[in-house]
Formats: sequence, C-alpha cells, structure tokens
Amino acid sequence: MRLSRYFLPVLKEDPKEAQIVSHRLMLRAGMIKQQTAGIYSWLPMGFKVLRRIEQIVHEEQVRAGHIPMLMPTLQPADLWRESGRYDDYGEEMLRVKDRHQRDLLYGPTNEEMITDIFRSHVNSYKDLPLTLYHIQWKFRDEIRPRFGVMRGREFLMKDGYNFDLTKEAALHAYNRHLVSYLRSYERMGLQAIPMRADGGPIGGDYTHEFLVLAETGESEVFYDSAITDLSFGDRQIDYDDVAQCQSVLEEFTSRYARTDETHDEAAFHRIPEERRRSARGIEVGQIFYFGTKYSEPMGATVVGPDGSRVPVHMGSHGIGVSRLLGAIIEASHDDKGIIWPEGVTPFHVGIVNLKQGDGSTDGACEAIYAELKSRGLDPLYDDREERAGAKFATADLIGLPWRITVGPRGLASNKVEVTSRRSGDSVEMSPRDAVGRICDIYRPILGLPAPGS
Ligand code: P5A
Repeated sequence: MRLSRYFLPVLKEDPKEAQIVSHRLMLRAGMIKQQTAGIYSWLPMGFKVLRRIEQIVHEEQVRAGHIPMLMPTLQPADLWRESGRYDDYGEEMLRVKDRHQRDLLYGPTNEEMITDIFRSHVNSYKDLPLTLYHIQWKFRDEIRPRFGVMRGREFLMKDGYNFDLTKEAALHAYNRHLVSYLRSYERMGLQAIPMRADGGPIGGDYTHEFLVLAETGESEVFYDSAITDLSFGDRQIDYDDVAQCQSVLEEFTSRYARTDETHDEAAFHRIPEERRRSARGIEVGQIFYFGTKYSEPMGATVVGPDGSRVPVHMGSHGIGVSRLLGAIIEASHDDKGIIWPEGVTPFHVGIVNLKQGDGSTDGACEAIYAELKSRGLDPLYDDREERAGAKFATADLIGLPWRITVGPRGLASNKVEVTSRRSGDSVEMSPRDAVGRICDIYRPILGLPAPGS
C-alpha cells in the first residue's frame, strides 16, 4: 500500500477522552472512531489488525479440530426464555421488538442458539464429539463502557461450543481449547496466563480466564511468578491425544494463578514469599465447562450407546477478538507509539523515502516495494511529500516492526537502512539484502517459501 493513497487519519494531538495508552494510540494512529459510547467504526488500519487477529484465531481453532460457522447477531427472545436467561441477564442485554412486536435481542453470547441448532440436527452419540465456533459481533450494554475497544458495548468475540457424550469427553474439549488458546495468544506476541475464575452469567464452576498482565487491566489477579516463565513455544500437539492435552493443562495451571473472584489467601500464602505476586490483568479469553446447564432445559439430548436419551455435556469458550487489539498495545508500546508484534502487524514493513521526487531515490523505493510484494509481504510505502521527521514520527506512531529508510546519501554507496521499531537498532545494507532480511524475519511467521525455491 502507498501511504499517499491510503486512509490513515492520524491525530496530532492526544485525544482528551482516552484514559489509557492503548485507547489513545488507537485513536491517534487512526485505527478506530467512536460513534457513540462503546461503539466504534474500524478504520482501515484498525480493521487490518482485527482481521489478522481473526485469522490467527481461525487457523488455531481449525487446527484443534473445531468447525467454523456463523450465527446472526439478532436472536429470538424465546430461546432465552427456555434457558431462563432472558430475565436473568438483566440490563446488559439489548432488547428490541420487530414490526410484529416479537421480542428479539442483540446476542451477548450464543449458548442458547447453538444448543437450538444442535437439538435440531443431532440425534445420536455417534455424531459426537462436536465443537462449533464463530467469530461474530456481540452486544452487552455495559454500565461503564470505557478504555476504547477494551470494554466496548459492541465487540467482536470468537465463541466456540463443545458437545460431548460424557463429562470426561467434555473436559478433553476444555483442555483442547486451553491448548489452542495458549498457541493463539503466543502467535499474537502475548503472554496470556490461564487463571481459575468464576463462571458469572455463563455458568459452570470449572472455568479459566486468560489474562495479560498490564497495569491498566480491569481484573485483580494473584499468582505465583514461576508461571510467567512458561511458554508454549513451537511444540507439536496432537489434539486428539487426551493425555497430551491434559499434561499441557496441568503444566500451565498447576501453579497458583487466580482472579480476585476465586482468590484464596491461605493457598496464596503457601507460595514462597519472593514468588507471590498481586497485579492487574486484561481478560482476553475465558473457557467454561458447564455440563448440562443448557442441554437439559432445552432438550438437547442424544441417543446414547445403550439406546436411552441423555443430555449432552457442553462447554463454551470465548476470545475477546476486538479487546485483543487494546491488550496487545498495552503490552507493546513506548512513548513514541505502538510496537506491533510481527504476528499481527497491519503492514509487515514500512518504506520511508527521504527525498520524494528524487529520481534515483523514488526508483529504489519502488523496486524495494515491488520486490517485497512479489515475495508475499505487505509493505507500506511512505511516498508522501513530507519531511523526513514527519515520516519517522508517523512510522513510530503506527508501530510497524520494521522500517527500510531510503535516501540519496546511502544510495550513493548502494545502502539503505533497516531499523527495528522495538530495539531502535539500525543496520545499513544493500537494498537487495534489506529485502532478504525482511523476508527471513517473516518466513516462519507467514510460511513463505524458502529463498530460491
Ligand atoms: C464463552 C464464549 C462468554 O461469553 N460464552 C461464549 C462465553 N464468555 S465471556 O468471558 O463473557 O466473554 C468472552 C471474552 O469476550 C471478551 N469480552 C469483551 N470484549 C470487549 N468488550 C466487552 N464488553 C467484553 N466482554 C467480554 C473478553 O475477552 C472475554 O474473555
């Protein structure tokens, strides 16, 4: 993309309404625009990151054997009357009437609807196990929407639902979700720690929240610092291997880590004092096992091996897709702006032309831009008629992890500069080597072909 033709409405001043850094930077970098409290338009660069996050979530869900689909945002109230949650959900639920005076609601979650789909089409235990998921907008009329996309009223969630014959099988589904979430967050450059939590309005007493540690987080958390040494890395997982998924769960949940709702002072004090931590965290996901809470009242049963009908065991599993943008920025920024992890960056590399209009500089930039694109990368070429200082400030604000700076002085000796946004380190090299270097960085992340292949 050429910046001169893009829509990147950056703000020069800090917006007054933003109380936390991610909200401020998303507004300043022209990623979102608030339409009313807790409801945002996603401007092109914000939308691009949202799509990258969705893509990672899809890839990891499909890898775990879960099946994508799409349910509507509007739901009939009658389904929620069956589960009893139509009244329980209270003022957070946005209720509407259609022209025939039928009650609808804008879905805050989809347990009822997916249970209805299941009972309409599945009849036998032989069709289990089954896990369906979608990525869809939700609405919760939060009393205090704030911090931009962190606590929105309309927000994007990945929500998945498992259907199993037995509790044991449903707990394997729970473990599969835990493993796939660990992988997903790491691909986004985040450490998200699973912590024992409370079921809240979704229900169930077996549930973990995934928390990204950040001072601005809304949750109070208590944990053993040894847990922060764990990383999932590139281990290979067979998602059908019950013991393997169970052992990952044990590895990541055996240390003390709880939100304030389930915090137990006595257990906390059994951790050696130097490893005891209390901090704040951003909840970027939650997984639940709730057994037959929905299947029983809604009649979602299957014919079991002995011929009798039994309600299925279920769980639901959510990732806060739109909230993740805020969480990633909270975890990765400096005083100049955002620092995107390579896995989610809107553009892989920025090209900064220091002398727009100079024939050889323009030519070198065009060649680098074309070569990067032909190798499968997504560069942003700053071809605006702007001073170098302004171009650098924009590059720093929008936070692309890599920058190639091209100017007449360097080109005289066939050199451009490659700069890391994170470390600030710059290295001079030929334009050809610069392209090779950027491709090497992204090859494992994007699965690009090896050089010369
Ligand atoms: C699990 C999937 C559920 O709703 N039902 C379907 C279950 N869980 S949850 O914890 O309530 O939400 C899942 C994740 O959605 C994000 N989230 C939000 N993001 C932005 N603004 C909000 N107001 C908001 N509310 C929830 C969180 O990341 C949460 O973990």
